[in-house]
Amino acid sequence: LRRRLVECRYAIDKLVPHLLSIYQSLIPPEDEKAKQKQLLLSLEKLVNKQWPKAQLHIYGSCANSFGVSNSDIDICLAIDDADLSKSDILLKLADILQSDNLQNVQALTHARVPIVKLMDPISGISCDICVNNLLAVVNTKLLRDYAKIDDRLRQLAFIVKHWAKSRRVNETYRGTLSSYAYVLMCIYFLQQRKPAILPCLQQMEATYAITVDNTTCAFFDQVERLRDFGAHNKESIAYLLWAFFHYWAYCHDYTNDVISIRTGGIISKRLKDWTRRIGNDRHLICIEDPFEIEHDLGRVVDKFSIKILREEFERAADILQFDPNPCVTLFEPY
Ligand code: 3AT
Ligand code: MG
Repeated sequence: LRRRLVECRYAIDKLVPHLLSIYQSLIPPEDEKAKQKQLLLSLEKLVNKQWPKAQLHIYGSCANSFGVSNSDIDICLAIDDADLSKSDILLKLADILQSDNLQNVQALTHARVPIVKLMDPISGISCDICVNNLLAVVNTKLLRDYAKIDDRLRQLAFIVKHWAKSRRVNETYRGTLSSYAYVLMCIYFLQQRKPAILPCLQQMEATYAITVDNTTCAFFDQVERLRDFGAHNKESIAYLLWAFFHYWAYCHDYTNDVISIRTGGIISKRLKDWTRRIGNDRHLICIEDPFEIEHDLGRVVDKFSIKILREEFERAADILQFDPNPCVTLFEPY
């Protein structure tokens, strides 16, 4: 058996060059960042005409280092206007943007996260602007800081996101998981390796702390000092990818466990009172948000989509282990 395992690992490790070339092909080119910055500055100028003290922050995949090329940009308008409600701010913002040559400007004031959508005809970039969603700006920083510790996180998360998009299990409106949830799953997984590939930044001495909407967000952010953290672990990206899917297919205890990158471990569902269905939240796969700890990123998953998800995890693990051409089959469109 031991020999079989070694042989199997040897076969999986042979996939490394292929997986790394897929990863390379997904990384956005340098000039894309510059274009996004440019657009952010011109939007900020417009916004400041109306609200001189308001600021724009980029969050989500364009800023957390887990973004593929041509992603939309997520922008947060940080504003202190006690006279206007969030909806009014968004409507006013849509007015301002509309009168400046931006295209497809649309205020979606009734969405779960209310936003203004727009497209910049010069760069072709689309963006979503939300108001005062500063926790998302902070969780963006946490993800970006984790990515600086060990390259394997970014590689793993890019490939998992690419897989999830190809297999159509990255669609929250259809009951599967957000990109943000997949990145948290990758971080958790790398925290658990023996030896660990990632530390738990929220359990270390806080060098960064901010209070947002009554939630204190504190963690160690001097991550340049952790560049060697995972060096004792020599697992290849191919082996980790297989082990990631294998964990979610065959090892995770869906009945009892919540994964938590905040604590770097498992929390019991019972302790969080996530054992029952409350409203639409079913807690069939539990992923704790690192800051909004009463928030389960898996709550969008229902009894149909959990089955699809788990079958996709099994499919992925089995392909990496047994398929003759895994790097193609794995990403076959659903
Ligand atoms: P894509 O490349 O656009 O798929 P993304 O990282 O931009 O990936 P999302 O579009 O899912 O991810 O979300 C944008 C950001 O919004 C990511 C995270 O900072 C924040 N966010 C998303 N969902 C949640 C959530 N449920 N709770 C808290 N923050 C969230
Ligand atoms: Mg996004």
